[in-house]
Amino acid sequence: MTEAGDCRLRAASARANVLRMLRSSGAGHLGGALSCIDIVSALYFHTMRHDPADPRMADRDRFVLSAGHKCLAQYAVLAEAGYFPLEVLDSYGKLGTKIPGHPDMHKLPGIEANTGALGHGLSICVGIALGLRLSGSQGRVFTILGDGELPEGSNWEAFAAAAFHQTDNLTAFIDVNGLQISGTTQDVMNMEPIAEKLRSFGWETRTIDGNDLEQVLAVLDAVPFQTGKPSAVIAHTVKSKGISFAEGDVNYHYWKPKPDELDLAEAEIQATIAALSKAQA
Ligand SMILES: Cc1ncc(C[n+]2csc(CCOP(=O)(O)OP(=O)(O)O)c2C)c(N)n1
Ligand SMILES: [Mg+2]
Repeated sequence: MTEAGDCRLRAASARANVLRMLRSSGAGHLGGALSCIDIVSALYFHTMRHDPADPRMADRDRFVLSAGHKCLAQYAVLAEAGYFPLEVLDSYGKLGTKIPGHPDMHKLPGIEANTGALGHGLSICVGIALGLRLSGSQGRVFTILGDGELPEGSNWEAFAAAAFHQTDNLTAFIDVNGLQISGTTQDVMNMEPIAEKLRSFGWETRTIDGNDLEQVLAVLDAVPFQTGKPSAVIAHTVKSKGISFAEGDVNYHYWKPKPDELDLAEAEIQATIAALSKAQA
């Protein structure tokens, strides 16, 4: 189990992997990947039972990235965890790649479900959670939804079904970065109060800073929050977290960087890695 300091360093390396994919492809969904990458790192390096050498290991914990456009975060962490060689990152955006613009379980071992059309991941997770319970598995299911994904009505059928079936082996993070594709979630389609809605649907909720690894690890250590109930974590985050000139700016939802901008972003992440490594030594 990796503790907060190590997770922070892993997340910084994963951020460098995200930039490596952007350098290869010339464009990608930066903002949402970087808001959730600390959570994805905590899941893979601290919490989940999984084996990069055996991605289909029986009784593994499952992770489904419901907001599939944030997949740069998952690819970056899978590479960091050893699911595939780092060189594969350089195929992002190229024909025949194993790491396409949205995750594909038929292309990349370690991906549990195809996502990208928003609003489907949670339903898939409820099915997996029920299947695991039926088969007597101790496996748990984790997912991340975007705050701009919540208006998809299918989510609410899944929230209701998960609670009705008492899937306490299911944990959903809502990555509340306050932005979606074209503006603030408040302006485009306000779903607040999210925690109250989820509680009224029968979920047990916690609210954290989703870019603070101490808080992310602590909340993950506490699931299920209540026996017989699914767990939801309202994770307040910053879109494009870690690249100061892009933080909280909707223009970096999908980023087509100019070479000098990418140089600047890489320099900042490398400086973060150096500072964290020094602090760990
Ligand atoms: C069904 C569906 N409708 C529209 C889109 C286009 N789309 C891609 S990302 C996005 C915004 C999602 O916002 P959010 O979930 O908050 O993601 P984040 O802020 O983390 O990038 C939209 C509307 C989609 N992928 N699927
Ligand atoms: Mg968002």
